[in-house]
Amino acid sequence: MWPSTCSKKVRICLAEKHLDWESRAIQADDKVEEHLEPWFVELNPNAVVPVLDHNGNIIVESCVILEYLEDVYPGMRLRPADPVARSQMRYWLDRSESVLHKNINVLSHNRLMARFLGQLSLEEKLARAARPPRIGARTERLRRYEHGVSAEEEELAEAILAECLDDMERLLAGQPWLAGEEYSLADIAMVPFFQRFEVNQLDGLVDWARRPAVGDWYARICERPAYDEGMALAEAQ
Ligand SMILES: N[C@@H](CCC(=O)N[C@@H](CS)C(=O)NCC(=O)O)C(=O)O
Repeated sequence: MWPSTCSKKVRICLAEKHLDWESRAIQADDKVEEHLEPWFVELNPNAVVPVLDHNGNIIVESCVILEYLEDVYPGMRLRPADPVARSQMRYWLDRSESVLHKNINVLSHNRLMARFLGQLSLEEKLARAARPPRIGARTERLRRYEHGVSAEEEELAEAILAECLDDMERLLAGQPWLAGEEYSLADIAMVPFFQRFEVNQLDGLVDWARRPAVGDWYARICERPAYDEGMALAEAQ
């Protein structure tokens, strides 16, 4: 799952902190779903990537991993000292998960998954839907495999994302980074989703004439060497 957006957050952070790390790529395609294998579920009962193994300590959830890395390797500071800025950082960490990830997931289904699911028989689809260990993931798979994602659901997801980007625009018109004056984990957690907007051709979300401050913020992050390294653009495409 090299192109996984949640893993990109973690890789950008590792690159910013110049940490050495070893990649363990998880295979996920139409035949194999290695993240659903018992050995992986043992590591992460949610059966999703990324997972960090640090000296045998297993850390899951991308935003939790970001804060863990900051706790253990505070050298290149990515969490503001000021409590107000820090609370702002955590607000955007939450947005990255509860708004960006949640809704890009809805919008990716028809664009990425539906084509490949169309090649499976009903039996194969039902078997695939029953695989995840969590009931929520099984139910969601089944619902999507049976009914797909409707145009209304897509419209709502895009509108929710646009609303969140409007909030970013207002904020970034008055400060350089999401948590204030310092580049932080908040920027790292949000930025990989913008590549997903581009890849999914969600033009309204990457129209910088409409949101110039967000466009400027995105360009400033793209210029950082850690962005290219973390996104691993060549490998992901
Ligand atoms: N909240 C989790 C979400 C992780 C997640 O959904 N990862 C995706 C890739 S970005 C995944 O493993 N998907 C596999 C699946 O849902 O079966 C995090 O931020 O770590």
